[in-house]
Amino acid sequence: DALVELDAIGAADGVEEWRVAYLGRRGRLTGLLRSLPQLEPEQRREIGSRANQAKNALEEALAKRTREIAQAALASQDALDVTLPGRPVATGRLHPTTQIVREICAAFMGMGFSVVEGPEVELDHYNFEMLNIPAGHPARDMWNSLWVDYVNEEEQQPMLLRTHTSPMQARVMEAQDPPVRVVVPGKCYRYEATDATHEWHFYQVEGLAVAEGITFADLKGTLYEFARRVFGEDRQIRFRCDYFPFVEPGVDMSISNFVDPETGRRPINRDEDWIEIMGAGMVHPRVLQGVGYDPQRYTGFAFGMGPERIGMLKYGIDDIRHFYRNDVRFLRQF
Ligand code: FA5
Repeated sequence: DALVELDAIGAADGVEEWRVAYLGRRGRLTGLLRSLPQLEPEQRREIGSRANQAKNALEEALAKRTREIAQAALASQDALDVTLPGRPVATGRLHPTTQIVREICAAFMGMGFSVVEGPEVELDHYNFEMLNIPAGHPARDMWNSLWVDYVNEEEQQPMLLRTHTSPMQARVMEAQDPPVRVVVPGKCYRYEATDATHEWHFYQVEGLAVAEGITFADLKGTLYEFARRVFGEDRQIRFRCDYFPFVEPGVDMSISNFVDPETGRRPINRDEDWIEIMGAGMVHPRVLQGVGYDPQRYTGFAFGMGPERIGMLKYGIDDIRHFYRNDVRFLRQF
């Protein structure tokens, strides 16, 4: 009976029920084996040996049926169809700002600059004073600052979210002797109303080169070469005089946004021929003096550029606010 029953079972849990019914602690065959001591010695030997044979036969049959069922289950699973198209895997990617910042840094590394980073929460001392902008100086209005509710205890100094990467100029020069050739990428913050070209949080890449005999021609040559590397040969560049207390003379640099005669479109859809991407100039002698460099002996240039604006010009992005809205439809395009 047991063997006939077992053959008819099609699933693993059915097999387990069968095992309990015959071979379990209260199973039928187990019961038979348990009752052996109550039999007459003659009968006991005879029946005992047959019961043991039956037990071996059932155990063997059980092992065989278990194997068969497992194999059948495996065989009935869907086979792998290698001709089906794969499921696309959603991969992350670098944020467009990260890509542009890396591209800018790579352009300058190719010209012998090294890359350093600095603090985002900065002392008034570095953000302003070492840059020739003492307290009460009207030029402080150029940077609408976000002050933090904290005074650095050691220095007894107010602190703020840095409004530009320029504080790193003094930090780098204090830490080393000339010659200096660095770029400093990083986040900046300003308390300002946002529009298509202004965010309250954005990036800058600062540049600083100080050594004997550096002239304004080096500044122009370096920035022309930078623009050629990032924008290619065709885009035009404009320098204009500009004022920053920590440079003399000071300039700003813009990139052309002319209408393309073939497409009738501008790189950025704004009614402007030029888009400003950076401020720059020759490091002011007082900044050099402040860090203990001899301004009679050393000269240098510095610049601070906005990578988002550069990305806008390069990729035709009309509004800077797209960068930090976290809309994947935008981010996915880079
Ligand atoms: C400065 O911040 C100076 N520290 C630059 C500098 C460095 C001058 C070294 C001389 C020597 P400015 O505020 O113009 O300057 O900002 C420089 C660039 O940062 C701008 O050209 C622009 O590309 C970017 N930028 C400034 N404000 C914003 C903003 N709110 N949103 C996005 N980009 C900005």
